[in-house]
Amino acid sequence: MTSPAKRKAESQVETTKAKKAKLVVPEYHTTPSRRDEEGEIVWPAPRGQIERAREVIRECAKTKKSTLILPDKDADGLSSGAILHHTLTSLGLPSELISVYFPPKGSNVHDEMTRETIAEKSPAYIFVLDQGSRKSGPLYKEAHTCLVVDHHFAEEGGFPEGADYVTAHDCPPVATSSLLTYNICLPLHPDLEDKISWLATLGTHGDLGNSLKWQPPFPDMTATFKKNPKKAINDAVGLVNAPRRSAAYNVAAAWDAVISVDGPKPLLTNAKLRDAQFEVKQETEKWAHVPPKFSRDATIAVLTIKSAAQVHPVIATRWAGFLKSDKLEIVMCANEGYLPGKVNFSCRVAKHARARDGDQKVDIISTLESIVADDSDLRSRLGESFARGHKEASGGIINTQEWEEFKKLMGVGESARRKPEGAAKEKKKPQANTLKNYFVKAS
Ligand SMILES: [Mn+2]
Repeated sequence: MTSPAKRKAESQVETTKAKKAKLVVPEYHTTPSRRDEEGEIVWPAPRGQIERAREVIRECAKTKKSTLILPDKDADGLSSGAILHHTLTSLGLPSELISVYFPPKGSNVHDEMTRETIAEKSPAYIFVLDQGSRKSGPLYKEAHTCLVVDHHFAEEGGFPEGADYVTAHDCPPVATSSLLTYNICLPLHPDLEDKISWLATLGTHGDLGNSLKWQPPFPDMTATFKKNPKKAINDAVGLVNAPRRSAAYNVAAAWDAVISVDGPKPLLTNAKLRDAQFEVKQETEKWAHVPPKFSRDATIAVLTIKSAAQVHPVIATRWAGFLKSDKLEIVMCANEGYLPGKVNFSCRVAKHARARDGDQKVDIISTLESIVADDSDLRSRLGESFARGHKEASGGIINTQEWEEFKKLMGVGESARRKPEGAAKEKKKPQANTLKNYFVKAS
């Protein structure tokens, strides 16, 4: 996915100096659940989907044929992949029969390139984990069984043709892919508890943040955290997420690390992970202070950077946490240096707009779509990789030309805060006094 979910489950109690009313964002686990006809909570996914997923996994292990796992590249995706890998081998599938594939930088599982790779490997079973869901033709033309495990927004029938799927997206509080995979796999073999529980916490903290309360409907992970302290899990999240953000995009190194250990501790000293993390930290610092520009209506803040590293999501998340303005809804970081000729962008909901409810709730995907709703030509040129991901954390990859047009439609730099014409030609530098007005003093 171009924009992995990073919907932090932090409890946000904040006070401003002006003694405004306290803003309390409810704990993630308290989101009301869906219930079936008997009043039973449906979580983390519809029961029929979970049972079908178990059936496919059992059948795959028994059939002992070539199996391909396509996990997403972040902590949640890699953990989902490792959970499934451990499950299949515990059930007797020889590891030689399992291959794992990561599309190179700039491509994704929905690309033609991935289809060619799949065809070369000619798998009997394909597992697509945490990749985001989109409607497409079959991933592979020959006879095969495909299972999609996901938690991203999916349009009606938004899965590859012929694939079975299990998705957490419609069962709030939306579980991570790793937690869903854990829930599916855990009952399949008695050895799994030890092997996969820590991975479920690794992936879940990766997507939902460190402060998630493991309260119902989330499973009780007390024993897991006793054995694998939260600090180690959380530090491991940062390390595992580093290679896919580095310029070299060495996702395989993160996978090799995660699949070869039985807990988070050895990850903390892994040299490849630490080097990648160092590089990404340097790059983030380098770009973390570019001043934002605002859309015409001041609802979107845009930060423009130029980095070969995938630091745009981190920078968007950071600024979303401290930009302060009543009108502001979305913080967008656009990276003009990640891929040649392309702009990769990430959007996050501004902290102050996160508590909105009902009609007022910020939906990034629909906001982005509404900006181009009247320009069908531009919309079609923006392509399928525009406005992907979650309502709360979306993004895309678009060509530079379309980015310029999209920026014009947003009216970036045309907000009321714009400097007068005369000053427009000056080299734009952040004005300390103006900028300060957007910051919330850390409490
Ligand atoms: Mn995920």
